[in-house]
Amino acid sequence: MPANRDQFNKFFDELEDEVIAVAANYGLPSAALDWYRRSLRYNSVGGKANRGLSVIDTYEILLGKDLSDDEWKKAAILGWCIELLQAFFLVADDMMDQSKTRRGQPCWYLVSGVGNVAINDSFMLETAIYILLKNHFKQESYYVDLIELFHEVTFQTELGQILDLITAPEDSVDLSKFSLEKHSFIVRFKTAYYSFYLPVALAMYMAGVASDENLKQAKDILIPLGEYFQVQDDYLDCYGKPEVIGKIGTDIIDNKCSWLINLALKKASPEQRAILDANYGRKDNECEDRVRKVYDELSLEQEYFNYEEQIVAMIRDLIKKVDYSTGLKPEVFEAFLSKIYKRQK
Ligand code: GPP
Ligand code: MG
Ligand code: MG
Ligand code: MG
Repeated sequence: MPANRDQFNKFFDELEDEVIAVAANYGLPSAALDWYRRSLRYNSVGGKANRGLSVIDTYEILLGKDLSDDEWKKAAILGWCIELLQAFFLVADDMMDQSKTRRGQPCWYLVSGVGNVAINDSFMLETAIYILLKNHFKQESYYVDLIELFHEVTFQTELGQILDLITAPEDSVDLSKFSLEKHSFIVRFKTAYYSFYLPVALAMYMAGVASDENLKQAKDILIPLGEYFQVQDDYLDCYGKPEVIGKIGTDIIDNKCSWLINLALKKASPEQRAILDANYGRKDNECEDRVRKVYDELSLEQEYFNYEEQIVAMIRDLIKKVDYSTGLKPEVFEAFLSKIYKRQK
């Protein structure tokens, strides 16, 4: 049975108390303890928690049985560690991107009285990960592996972020900086490692099947899968129905290094290229319409459908090669793929 979101969310209360208790032990005054608690709650809870929940689901598939209470709890702790990692990234990213809202509420740095304190808050969301790991996994043989994995994935995400920031600054448009190769690096590093590889790798360590070969095989499937997920996101930003995806796409106006613009740049005639240069990333709906018109001339929607069939066939081939005798199971990857194949939102 897929992990229960309400149960997972409720479990956060315990972990929050635990992290606060560590700070309290240092004698931190209560006003600061309250601040930390508010930041933990505001930034970690309230999202879809898909990454956290997928640790539990993957662990259950790998063990091949219902989880005991203790097993569920351990997987849920690692699930919350990913949610804290994501909270750390998003608090900082929203400041870098000068975003206004996140998960339907104001970004943390815009909450009254927070401002630049959010920089320290983002660090403290990250540190909470290592407090929880120490409290619950220090006695495990794979404790150092977990710490190294979180550090490596954090670094990988930062590499994706820096390339993203310098390739597509919101205020200066230069399409010559874009390419499909850079797009691939950005999305693999900024999203796929922490969103797709990390939950599975964590479950593999707990299940005792995290050999180097198995981790490599998981990575070779999950990184392309994560890239496909982001290409879908870019496609839906332009071609998804706002009433279905729940937001109005802004990638063209925001100068995003999206899969669509990169494909357009590759296919465009000199005339079409001039239209893209003059209209991409401008805060103007007529400019946006001109870019969309070039996309339509270049049949980008059909290109996307072709891409989807091709990448899914490649991923299915890789999944077929997963051999039960290694302790890994193809069902782990099929579960991820079936959740995103042809998604409309
Ligand atoms: C969100 O990407 C950014 C990340 C997940 C990584 C941030 C990494 C750091 C090291 C801070 P985005 O800005 O493209 O997406 P959104 O629209 O959700 O802000
Ligand atoms: Mg952002
Ligand atoms: Mg960003
Ligand atoms: Mg998007």
